[in-house]
Amino acid sequence: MKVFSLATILLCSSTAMAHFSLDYPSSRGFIGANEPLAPCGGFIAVTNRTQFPLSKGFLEINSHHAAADLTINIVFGNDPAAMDFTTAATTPASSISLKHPGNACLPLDLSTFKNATNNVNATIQVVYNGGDSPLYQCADVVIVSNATGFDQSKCINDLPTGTGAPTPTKSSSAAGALSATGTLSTVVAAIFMAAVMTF
Ligand SMILES: [Cu+2]
Repeated sequence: MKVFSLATILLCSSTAMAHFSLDYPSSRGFIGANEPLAPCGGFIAVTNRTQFPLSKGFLEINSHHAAADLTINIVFGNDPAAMDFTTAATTPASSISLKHPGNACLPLDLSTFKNATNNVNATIQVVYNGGDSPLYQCADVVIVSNATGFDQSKCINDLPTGTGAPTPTKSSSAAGALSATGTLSTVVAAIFMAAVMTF
């Protein structure tokens, strides 16, 4: 697991690599290299809307950094402009600090938001910061009290100690960290040797 995390961090430094994806509700669109483009990762038009429950909703993301800070903003209306996202960001709907890579289910309960009522269109913006630069994804939704079209089964968490995944003990995770460091030094040593041999 530690080795995998280190590998993803290294790969993520390439701009073409997906740093995170918004998997549910459906993102407006995803192009890895365009994720740093505010407000919606390079996608300016609404294409389709997902029903989103007024209470007890969630967003499902896949995070490719070991840790990340996320802000969720919501803009009400049919076709929000860039300025509307800037305004919404002054009062975020939610802020979350993620401590693990992989699938994460982020709760989003809109029932206390005064503009959130039955049949209102809105756009949910996820701002993700995994340490490189802020990244943006949006989902266009219609808020409904009885969201029969909202798929509750999409809420999945890859917790380090979660069910279905091996539970790391203190010693095995320490060993994992050592082996990751060892692998990296081996690679560095190999590159050094190769450089030496060309002279
Ligand atoms: Cu990244």
